[in-house]
Amino acid sequence: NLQAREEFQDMRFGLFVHWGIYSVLGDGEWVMNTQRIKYDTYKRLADFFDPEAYNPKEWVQMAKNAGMKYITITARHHDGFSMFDTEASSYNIVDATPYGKDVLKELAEECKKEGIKLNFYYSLLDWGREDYGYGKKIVDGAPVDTDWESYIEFMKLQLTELLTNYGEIGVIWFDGHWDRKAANWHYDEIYSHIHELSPSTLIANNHHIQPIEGEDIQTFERDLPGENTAGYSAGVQVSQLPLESCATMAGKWGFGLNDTKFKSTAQIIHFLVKAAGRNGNLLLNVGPMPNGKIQPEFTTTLAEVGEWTEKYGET
Ligand code: FUL
Repeated sequence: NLQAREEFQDMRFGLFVHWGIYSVLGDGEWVMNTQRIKYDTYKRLADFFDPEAYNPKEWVQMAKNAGMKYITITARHHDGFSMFDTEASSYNIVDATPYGKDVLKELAEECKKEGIKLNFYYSLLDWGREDYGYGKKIVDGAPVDTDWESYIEFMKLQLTELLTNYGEIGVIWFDGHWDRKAANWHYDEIYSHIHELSPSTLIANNHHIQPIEGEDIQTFERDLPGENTAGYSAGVQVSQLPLESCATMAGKWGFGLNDTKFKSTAQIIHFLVKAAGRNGNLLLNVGPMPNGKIQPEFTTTLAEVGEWTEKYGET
């Protein structure tokens, strides 16, 4: 997949999307954790997730106009809620929300039409599943009294779905590594599963350590490659792999009603240029609102960034 790696690196600029049932509360994607909401209570948010104004055409046009070439969306975040149709759990957008449709499918169709690459963020960490055993006693990096193998099988099943039902997927972008020891994630098994199913799909893992065998992209959260201002990349050396920095347009990744830490157009352009100067991509995040719209503070800034990329971008 050398060619896929090169193509990825040439894309330079992508849209990151954090969207889930947490968006309903407007307090970021960690709200279950930060507001100490019990999982059974949190699950009820699915009843209120009904994005009647969701229009993937608008999202894709917004990304394209900003000069972005790809979209990476949260298929499943740490809350364990699947934003896609899945046989592996009924805790998903089709079975558990009044909306009842697969938002990823709609986005995949639009991306294909418009020549935008689609990537999936996928959380390893799960705050709710029994077999994951979040908060249970850990011995040798794995929880005791849980069926950990069943959790690994669950992830493999979902990854199979994500790689077969949505056309070609550019990247599977893992996150949440820190919650278990490296050996417990069965990376060998999971990575070869992905590469066998879809040889052109690249693997990224936001684990803040040196790249592991089987990975195709090195990620830098809230930082430029080789820097550690945000504190996530201590001791991490820049590798030969394609590089990608991710950053969010406000303070949080998921929608925040009270989140006004908006980055300016100039700040974003500077970040993009500096990332490109280090031969890295920028994956820039928005957290859509529960109704499916992207807030005007973001769309306005992205339109301005687009004027710049149109004038000075390579492609
Ligand atoms: C982190 C996650 O915990 C955040 O919620 C977000 O998804 C960010 C991109 O990665 O590790």
